[in-house]
Amino acid sequence: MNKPIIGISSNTKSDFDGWFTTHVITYVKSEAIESVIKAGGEPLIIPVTDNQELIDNYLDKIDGLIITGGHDVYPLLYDDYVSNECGELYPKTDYYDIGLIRKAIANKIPTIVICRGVQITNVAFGGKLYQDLHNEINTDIKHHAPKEGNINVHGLNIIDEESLFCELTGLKERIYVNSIHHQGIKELADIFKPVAKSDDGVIEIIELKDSKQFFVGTQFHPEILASLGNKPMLRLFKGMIAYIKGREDDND
Ligand SMILES: [Mn+2]
Repeated sequence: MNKPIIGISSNTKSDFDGWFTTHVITYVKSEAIESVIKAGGEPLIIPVTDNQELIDNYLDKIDGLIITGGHDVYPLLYDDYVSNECGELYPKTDYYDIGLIRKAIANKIPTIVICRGVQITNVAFGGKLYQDLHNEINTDIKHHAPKEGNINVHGLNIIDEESLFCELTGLKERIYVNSIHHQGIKELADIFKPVAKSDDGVIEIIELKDSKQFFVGTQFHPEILASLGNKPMLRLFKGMIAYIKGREDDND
């Protein structure tokens, strides 16, 4: 059997080490690619474009989707102004991600969204964000710990143990995660439910209320932990591959 093709969304950035000061670079973190390969899938990087026809063509080619992390979400997309603490913005990439996730969920494509992926997904379905957690909520947790991306820095309390995340990973009650985000969910879009929160109340895992559809969103980075050999986090990606293969068997 062919390996399931897992589309991985890309991201944009300018000024990498001063080499590309006037160019916008499209990039994907290698850990997302690594996790798909380790889980038995075939990764396909989807380039950033605001051409919905192209986005739809890519979605037709893939069996599963991962939306990865990156820059901040354009606040005007959720009826807010750009605050002082908001970071780099690439609205075109936001429209690309919104085009991907709306269609993926409508077409029931198994999907995992990570970090910014959670934030843009929430906005795509009408939710709102904190532009900077440390400025807007009273927390001492270092949610933005990029230099510690390879290690766990804070705990999560699972509030829904019937969730897909718990079923796939075998994790429950309290878990520990890495954290490389300074934005977060302020108002969760109606179609989602919170699955886990950190001790300061930040929503860290979301799933669809309709649990028959494969969708997991994590504010932390399971792909980094999985690529380092964390077995429960790798089971999240293996679970998506197994789900896709099971669905193909049903169609035989
Ligand atoms: Mn966090």
